[in-house]
Amino acid sequence: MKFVLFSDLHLDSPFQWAGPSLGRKLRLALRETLDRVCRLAVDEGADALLCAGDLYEQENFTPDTAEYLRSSFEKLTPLRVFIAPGNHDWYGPTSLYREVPWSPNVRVFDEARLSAVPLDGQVTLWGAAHRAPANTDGFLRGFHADGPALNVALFHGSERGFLTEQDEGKVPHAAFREDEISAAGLRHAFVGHYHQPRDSQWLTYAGSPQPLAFGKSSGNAVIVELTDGEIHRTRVDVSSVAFHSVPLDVSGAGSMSEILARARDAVAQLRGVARVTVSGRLAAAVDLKLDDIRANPAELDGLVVRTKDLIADYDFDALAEEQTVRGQFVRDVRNGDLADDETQRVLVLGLRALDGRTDLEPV
Ligand SMILES: [Mn+2]
Repeated sequence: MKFVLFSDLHLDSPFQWAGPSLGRKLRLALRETLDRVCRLAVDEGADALLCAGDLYEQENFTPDTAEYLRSSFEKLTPLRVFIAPGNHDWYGPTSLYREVPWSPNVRVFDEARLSAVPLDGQVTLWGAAHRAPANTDGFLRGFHADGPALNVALFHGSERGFLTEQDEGKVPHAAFREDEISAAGLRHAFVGHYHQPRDSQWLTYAGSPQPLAFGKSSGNAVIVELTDGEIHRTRVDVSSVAFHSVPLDVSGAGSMSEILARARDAVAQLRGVARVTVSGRLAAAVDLKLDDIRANPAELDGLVVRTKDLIADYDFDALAEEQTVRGQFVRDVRNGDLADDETQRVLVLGLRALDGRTDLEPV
């Protein structure tokens, strides 16, 4: 028995951080990733494609996505498709899953408890759905799979021991413990929700196959082979857009042209999307405009530019000697009763404002 497993694709994710144009590209890229998952299942001759939830986002999905999913899965016939809805694609009254006239090869689990699908006389697949966007109980509580078949489960939930390794703020929907899997008579659980991949003896988190933001964890599609009760997994990269985090230190640059040259070098060889983080000591004479960097995306589909730990490099002692408005400003702020870091912030903001600059929020 061979499966291809994936989860947490989040079709129609709004990508608010990316803006409308790049956001649309990234939403199309999520579909390209699903196309790759489907091709992988066909090429591998899999018996079934398993989705462990968060296939799309209930709050954001469009009729276009509904038809895209219907036709994508219909084309896989006779390959079977099993979907266990998660907290984002929860099975509710207005669910995409209810609206779509699925082809006979597709089975969407729609109950809040695990129900059985015998696959080939030897393996039974148990699946369940989130029926609400929150407060779903763990599916293994009070559950036991009986019978001689080898029992495996497909659901969306939070293994408690793994929660601490997730991105901050991850909500433990449908929580369970790993040792509940074997106690429930299951050989293995295929699980979604965590975007970071994990393979253990008892469970597999595929992870999100395409990153949803910079610095976020991502996983893969997983080819799963079940032979004589043994499980063998192969992870395959199906992402369609690479995410690059690019540091750009502006220390020592004398002009905006020099910074632009550094930025061009940093992204020249990259494909996909990049986030350039501008940091370092910015010389006082430099007229930093982040839009100038954004305007040179080279071969990238998208370029995001931000500042972090950027320090405007003023010589406050020299400025304080000046018999100018600027000098008076520096003396007044320094003689005030602000904390040191606040003094620095007010000085930099004030000096740049006096220079007529509004583009920089210094740290
Ligand atoms: Mn989830």
